[in-house]
Amino acid sequence: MATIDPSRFRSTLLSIVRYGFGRTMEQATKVDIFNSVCFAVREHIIDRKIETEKRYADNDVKRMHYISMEFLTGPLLANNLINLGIYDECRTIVNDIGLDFDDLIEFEPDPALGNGGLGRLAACFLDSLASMGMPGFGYGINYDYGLFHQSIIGGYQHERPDFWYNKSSPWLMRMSGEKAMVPVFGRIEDSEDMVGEYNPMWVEWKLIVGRPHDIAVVGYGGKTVNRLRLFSAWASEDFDIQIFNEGDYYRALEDKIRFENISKILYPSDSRDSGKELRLVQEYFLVACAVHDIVSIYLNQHDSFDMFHEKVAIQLNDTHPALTVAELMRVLIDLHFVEWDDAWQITTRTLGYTNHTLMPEALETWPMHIFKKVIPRHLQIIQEIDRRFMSMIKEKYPDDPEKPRRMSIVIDNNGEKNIRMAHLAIVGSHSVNGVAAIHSELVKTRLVPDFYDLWPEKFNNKTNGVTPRRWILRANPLLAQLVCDTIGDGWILDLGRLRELEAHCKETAFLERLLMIKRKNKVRLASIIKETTYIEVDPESIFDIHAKRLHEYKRQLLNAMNIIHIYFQIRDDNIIPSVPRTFIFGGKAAPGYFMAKLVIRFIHGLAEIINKDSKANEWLKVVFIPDYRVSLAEKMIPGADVSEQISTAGMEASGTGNMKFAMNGAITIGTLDGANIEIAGEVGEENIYIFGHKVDEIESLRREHDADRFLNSSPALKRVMDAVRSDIFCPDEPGIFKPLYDSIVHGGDYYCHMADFQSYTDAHSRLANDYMDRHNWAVKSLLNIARTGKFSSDRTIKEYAEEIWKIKSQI
Ligand code: 26W
Repeated sequence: MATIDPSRFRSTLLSIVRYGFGRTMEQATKVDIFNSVCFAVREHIIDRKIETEKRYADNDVKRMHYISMEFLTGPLLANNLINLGIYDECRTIVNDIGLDFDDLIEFEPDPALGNGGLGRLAACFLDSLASMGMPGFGYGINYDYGLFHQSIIGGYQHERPDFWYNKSSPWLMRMSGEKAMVPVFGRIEDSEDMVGEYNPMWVEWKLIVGRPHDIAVVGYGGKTVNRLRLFSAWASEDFDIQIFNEGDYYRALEDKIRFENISKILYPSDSRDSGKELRLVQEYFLVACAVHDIVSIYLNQHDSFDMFHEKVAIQLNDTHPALTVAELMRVLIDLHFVEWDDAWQITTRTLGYTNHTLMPEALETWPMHIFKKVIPRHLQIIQEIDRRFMSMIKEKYPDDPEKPRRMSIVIDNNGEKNIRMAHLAIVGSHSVNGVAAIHSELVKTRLVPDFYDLWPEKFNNKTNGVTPRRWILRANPLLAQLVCDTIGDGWILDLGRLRELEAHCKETAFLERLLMIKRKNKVRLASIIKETTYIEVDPESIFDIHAKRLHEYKRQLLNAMNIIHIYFQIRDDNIIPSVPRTFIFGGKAAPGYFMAKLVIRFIHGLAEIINKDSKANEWLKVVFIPDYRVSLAEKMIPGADVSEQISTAGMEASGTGNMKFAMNGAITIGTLDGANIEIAGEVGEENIYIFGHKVDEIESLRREHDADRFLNSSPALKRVMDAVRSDIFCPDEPGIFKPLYDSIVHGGDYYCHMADFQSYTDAHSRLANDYMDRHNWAVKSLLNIARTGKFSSDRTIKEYAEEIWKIKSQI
């Protein structure tokens, strides 16, 4: 581990404040100070970055490139210091100068370049790659505006822009001189020949410039520093010189601005394909910049493409970068004159594709006319890939005339042709994986069974994981200290070793310490709740947390239904609960997702009534903490007693929040869905509350759905649903919650709120009873911590590295 020379660090810091920002220490603003501290830390990082790069180049190592439209890194200062091993030293030095280190750490804004699970997974993967010394790099977009900030006004979500770029992140290094030139638009000149001189048939394209910005990714121990490269879009310098020359200055500038919009904003939906042209241009822009960079790095050390797949692996984070298939083909064929068959071999051997969702509305398809307008040459290549693929399918399955229609990349939907990105990704990759065991099975059996039948060997599972550096060391220093005191620090890079904690599950003193830590984390969370919502909550109550994007399938509404049930038991049935409970929510709704936004309003409706009801409020509180984001998750998760993971079975691909909560000692209440199943398998059924219908029961449930049967057979459910429909929770806005009632009672209850209600409320009462036995609860909590080592992203990355990427640790 590194150390820092205090006097050198101090003088570097002072001189950055003075010569970098033009201020004395007394004049410097908080932003100046924060940036200066980061710049001083950067010195330590850059030396190692250069050293790492040299090591990779000297050994001509195989590299893996992770292409993703989202990287949700969260604040970086604390994690970089922890991974460099200089957190405490730096804290002392900064405090000695008279600054407040903890305050500076809290001051850092979240780079919110992602929506949720998919982007956060990418960030955990980069941490694991660097921590294990593997040559793995991220490619993404440097959005000017990240995911919106959420504020709550009158119970409704409001979105505010996140202009994070304005704060000019000290972690972002503009790499001048390494730009990528990206052709776009134009048309295809008729040509028989697929191969030829430089772009002979793609003509009249315009050029976008991709400017790279690097964020250093510091591995734990500080030996390896990889990079995340984010591209900003610029119009090329001689942009439309002709139009300028023609004197139409205004139109030329307008076009320039239009191009520079490409990297302006992150699309804020994590569940619905927008189908917007700008989104396609973004996806293409990312892919073209990344491929350009990857090929240049390779050609620096090689003069033919013979070794390409032995030196380069590319992983596609969902279908968003699936155009890589066509772009790599184009670069090989049009720019480097590789023959089609060779180019195809290289492409498929290089690419791997990860699927993150089964939801039909999230699967990307693009109308062909948009492709034709934006990337006509890629359309031509995709059509040729499809033509060859279809002739293979027809030959292989002569007796199944439906196969081609089911499997083609281009599909004719009543006259409109569409490109199915998942099919493009599968055909163009040698590996297709899901993100949890059940999900990978569903990919094979339900999503694309024809492809599984054709290429069973391509399909595999890589259960997600999360980095213990951020999610334990950084987020829960008290727990980290207890673990280190007990079993040493080997667990940080080998999370399976947490099992050694099991030996202490009978020691009262140890369990007391564990409970004390949980209590402190709850007190910290309670004060955040007070600051952000003005609601006072009792750290003695059960902190039951449901934190994730708002979505009908994630069933925040089911949670709300149970809260109403408990409320009525107290208010109307005079049933005193065994223990007070605080139900805490966090999460953003996509701005255009009406139902999700209504659920936020509904939760606030419950909070408004319940928290003020003196008969109930000493037993029950409801809180919605606004603006859920990585830095907030770091404080919420360690303060949880109970983790809500209650998606409709078969709909949550994996979940990663579920893992973070469990390894911080929260007990899961959850369905047999995604990685919950594997969590249950690890922690044991006495240490998790599983409820609800299983995936193979859901289909028949939906078919046989009969709302009246549910309502008539359960007075408790009927009472809750009547309340949803009534205006009890919205006295000032009558009728607003009717759509929630209708979707469940009249809309077929696609997400099975009614069908799972009874077993959910039952699980909650078991849990509340169990919580009273503090000793036993502490054992459960400890066993969750001790047995969730499997869910380190280090394990996940090792599996990808060995089975798909064939890359090796270089330390
Ligand atoms: C095109 C619109 C769009 C954007 C993003 C559709 C779908 C997405 C993502 C695939 C949604 C996502 O974040 N999926 C989540 O991925 C996590 C990491 O694998 C899983 O843990 C979550 O279960 C899954 O919902």
